[in-house]
Amino acid sequence: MARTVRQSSGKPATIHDQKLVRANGGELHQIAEEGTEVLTTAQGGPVTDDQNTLKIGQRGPTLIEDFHFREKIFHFDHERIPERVVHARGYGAHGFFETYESLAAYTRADIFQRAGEKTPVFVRFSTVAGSKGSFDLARDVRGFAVKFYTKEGNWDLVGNNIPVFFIQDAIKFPDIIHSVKPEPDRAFPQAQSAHDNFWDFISLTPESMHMIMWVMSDRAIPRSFRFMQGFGVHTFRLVNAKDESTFVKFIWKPKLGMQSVVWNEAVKINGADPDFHRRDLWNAIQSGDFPEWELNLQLFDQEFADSFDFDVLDPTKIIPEEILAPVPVGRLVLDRMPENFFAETEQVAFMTQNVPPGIDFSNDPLLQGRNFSYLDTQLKRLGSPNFTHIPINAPKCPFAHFQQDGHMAMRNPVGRVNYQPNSWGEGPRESPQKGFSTFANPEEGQKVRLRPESFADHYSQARQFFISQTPPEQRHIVMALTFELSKCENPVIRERMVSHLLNIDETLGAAVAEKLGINKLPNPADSAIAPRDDLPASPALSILENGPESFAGRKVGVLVSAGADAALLKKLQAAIEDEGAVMEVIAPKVGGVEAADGSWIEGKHMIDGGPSVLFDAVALILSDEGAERLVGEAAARDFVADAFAHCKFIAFSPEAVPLLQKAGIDPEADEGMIDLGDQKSIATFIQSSRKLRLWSREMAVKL
Ligand code: HDE
Repeated sequence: MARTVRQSSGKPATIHDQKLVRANGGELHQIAEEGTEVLTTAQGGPVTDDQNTLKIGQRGPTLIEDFHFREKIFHFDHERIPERVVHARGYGAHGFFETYESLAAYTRADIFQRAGEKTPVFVRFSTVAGSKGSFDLARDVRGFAVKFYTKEGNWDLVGNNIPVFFIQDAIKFPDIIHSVKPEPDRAFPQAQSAHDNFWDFISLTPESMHMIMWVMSDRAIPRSFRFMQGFGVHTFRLVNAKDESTFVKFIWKPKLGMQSVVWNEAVKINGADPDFHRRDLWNAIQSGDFPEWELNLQLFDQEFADSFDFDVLDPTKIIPEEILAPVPVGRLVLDRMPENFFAETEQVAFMTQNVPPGIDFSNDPLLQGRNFSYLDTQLKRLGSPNFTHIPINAPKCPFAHFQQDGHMAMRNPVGRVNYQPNSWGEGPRESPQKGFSTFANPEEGQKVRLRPESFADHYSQARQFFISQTPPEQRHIVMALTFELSKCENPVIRERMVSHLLNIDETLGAAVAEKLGINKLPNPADSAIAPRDDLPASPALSILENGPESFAGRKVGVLVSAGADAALLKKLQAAIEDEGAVMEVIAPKVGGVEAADGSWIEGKHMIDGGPSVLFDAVALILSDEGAERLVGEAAARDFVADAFAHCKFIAFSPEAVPLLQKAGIDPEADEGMIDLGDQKSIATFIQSSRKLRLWSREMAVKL
């Protein structure tokens, strides 16, 4: 029987004025009229009453023969499946990948054979440490998992927004994850690395130092999924039709450039809108502003790999883009939200071992371990080996095999033959030509449990990352480390971390020690091999060096009051929209305000519900009386004070000056304060906002 098709456009469904029928007990019933769908049980039985259980007499007891009640509650009791053990909180979208040019010289993978080829994809972004219901702006790595439904089966590129990882060997994964999750006796803190267990483990694990630089940088507090890079992390192989292998690293670059928030902002966003990243993706896609990334490849051979003193199999290392330029090979566009979050985003099962012919693994020990874990975890989470029968996980190409039965089998074999070889002339056959064949890399050696010597350098690239950051970004790393370590109750852990930081960069170690109140610097940590200090800065590693050229895709919050200048607001809106950005109005009441000319300005938020942390830049269009009233409201003062402290560009009508002053802001403080009284000021505001933040203000506000 047909199920009600839910509205999926994202626009509010039309609300009908419902006729409800009152029954004996006074409760309201919504009765199916002629031609409307009848409510049924899961077995298809029509339901008479969905408000009352079956009872003896009006006041009970309830009867166990009430099969409708029992089925409804039984199903409800089993609605939850285990959340992902890591990356529990995530958000997904559908889209496509378009190949630019044939890569046949490097790979036989069908997805890369033809220019203009479009492959459907499903992408899930996530945080790592928090549970499913945690907030979006945790300081954390972000997952960036892409499932390509290729014509040769699913290819899952299960990456992160950071190109390195904490550990070098998969056997340490449960330890690093246990350490970052809530501590087992007290069950807190949630979605945070700022606690003893995490820093205890990290400070005893020098191989994590490069990753620590990344997770303490602004990369770990992205403005939205749309403004972050993605990385396959490991070295993979491409294999062509002649069985020649090329090493490859995968990099996603966002079309809108990179952007992050500041920590003080992140903390406040988590309170104001815990779904900040979800909402951003939802809004962008529903409004037709489809997020886009370019896939880049770093391609190299063994000889090139041998030219480094680190190992390309070590997942704590990168190959700087200045040494090996990434080549753009296609674009990823996200253009459709799932119709049902559970069915798609929650049930999607990414697996590193899903590779099509022409893409292969390297011996990176982390990747090898992941190839076991991802299949294993799906059985636990989805509960059946038939998880590929769920539409989001099923390939979109023809497939045929002899697997059968098991829980929830939805695709069952027809006919007599369920084995191979068979002489009935039925069923699929192997294909040496089309099938996946592993690259025949010669391997030999003794069975050992050893970390390769080539994995021994833990500090040189950490230092390279640090020196590649601009001064504001370096300051943010110092502040992040100070914040996190100040949450560690045990001073031994703080000092141990400082001893590692001194190996990375002396000024970094000393700055953090000073801010933690450690008066006597500890000795630098023992290192397996001497850290290099001659690796040159790599500008590609900085977010600020690689910001956007326009303000497109960003959001301006405009605070208005009754009596505001509607014409000015319209002009501002037109300029914002011309730039490809979005404007939202914040008003004392969500219903809006009457402008000076008698027109009505609709509100999107009331002041408490629309703090400035939700916007990339803000404007104030107030009347004299409006400003006077807002001066007395803490939320209005916070709106401007936060925008200023977070180094945002602020445009204001002259009437707003008293509000600025009351919040302690000099309207002429710097070039980030733009008076809308001037004719050209709207253009100046838009142009300035392209820089996203006025970082030179940061030292003055001492956030
Ligand atoms: Fe994962 N990881 N991981 N991971 N990972 C999972 O698989 C694991 C690692 C990543 O949106 C789990 O289906 C091990 C690196 C993403 O559904 C699990 C190791 C990178 C996602 C698992 C790693 C990742 C996961 C949990 C060390 C970046 C979310 C649920 C050897 C390249 C995918 C699941 C989604 C999820 C294991 C390390 C990325 C338990 C054992 C490195 C984006 O199988």
